[in-house]
Amino acid sequence: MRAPGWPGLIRQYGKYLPVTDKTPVVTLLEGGTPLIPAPKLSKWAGGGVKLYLKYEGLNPTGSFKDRGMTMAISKAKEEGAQAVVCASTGNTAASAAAYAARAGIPCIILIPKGAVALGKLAQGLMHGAKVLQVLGNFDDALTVVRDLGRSYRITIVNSINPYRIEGQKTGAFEICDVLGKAPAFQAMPVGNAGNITAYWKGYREYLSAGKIKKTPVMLGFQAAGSAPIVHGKPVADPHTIATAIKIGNPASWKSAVAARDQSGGLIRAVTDDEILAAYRALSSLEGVFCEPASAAGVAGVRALARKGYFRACKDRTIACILTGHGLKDPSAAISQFGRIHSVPPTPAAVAKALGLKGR
Ligand code: AN7
Repeated sequence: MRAPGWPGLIRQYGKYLPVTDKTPVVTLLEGGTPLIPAPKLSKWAGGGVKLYLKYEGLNPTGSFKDRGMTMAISKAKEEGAQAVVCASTGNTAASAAAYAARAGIPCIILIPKGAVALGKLAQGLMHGAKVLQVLGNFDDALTVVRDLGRSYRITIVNSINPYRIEGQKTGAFEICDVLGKAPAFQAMPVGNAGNITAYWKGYREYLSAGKIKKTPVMLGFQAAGSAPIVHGKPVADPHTIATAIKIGNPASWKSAVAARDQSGGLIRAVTDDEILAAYRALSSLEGVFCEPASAAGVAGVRALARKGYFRACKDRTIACILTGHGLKDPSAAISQFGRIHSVPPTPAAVAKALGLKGR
């Protein structure tokens, strides 16, 4: 879908966004990511589903955060911000650092120590942000950031910044533009819950604009060790291999519940084993490499299909939002699936190790 000459999402969807001619557009030409049909993965998931993969890992910094960040940083620049700050499980930090660099605005990043994937950490550092590791989890870091935003002249670019949600809603527009209608269902991971809020806003706005006749049923998935919305109470010490969504007290909790209820959807938990199985299936069946958190949506669809959730549905088209690229977290891939044999450098040894038969 990223056509030659794609102008970035602010210029593409400007009439749906709070920008004016005076807004200095800070863009890396984000958005316009492909919606990839996934027939083999659909069979793997079962239940007669027809899956499409919205490959958000193809955004400039490798995650959907770029959609929100082009808006948040453009508006920060318009308002003359002195510096921007965020707490992050990694992707927000990487994106904020890149867009702030492009805008020439200093960027401060607070990450939970030891819980951020390697690629994301490298990005924040390379783009020249001031990176601090907090001796606590993401929720602790976000609490500090909220306080800093009140006491100092710095602009928060977490998704509590409404411009982030505005930018991210364009993902919904793109899916509808490609399909010519909304999918019957949308499946996605839920962490701080900004993205489910944003997509639901996007679908509702496209409905009001007459672009679609129906909105999708929203299916959100949290990791089982980090599922506050599912359990209806904050999780003090969340844990999961999907570090991007290791969040115990989501900022956009209420609007995520509203998206769930207004769309007739659900927010459920998936185990780390289910996430890893989907992560592997995406890569090995479809050639689409996403990070573990991103696979939670596909894992959730499969779990629902096994319970017969889609049985009564005529239209089983599901858009799965693959929020981040697999290369963000090489350690997850290698530690889970990376058994490699060593061989001497001879054809005989290689043939033997591979079990090749002679001609
Ligand atoms: C790959 O970067 O919260 O529910 O600080 O990186 O909108 O929070 C990342 C979240 C899903 C969850 N998939 O989205 C951060 C951060 C990936 C992510 C989510 C995140 P939200």
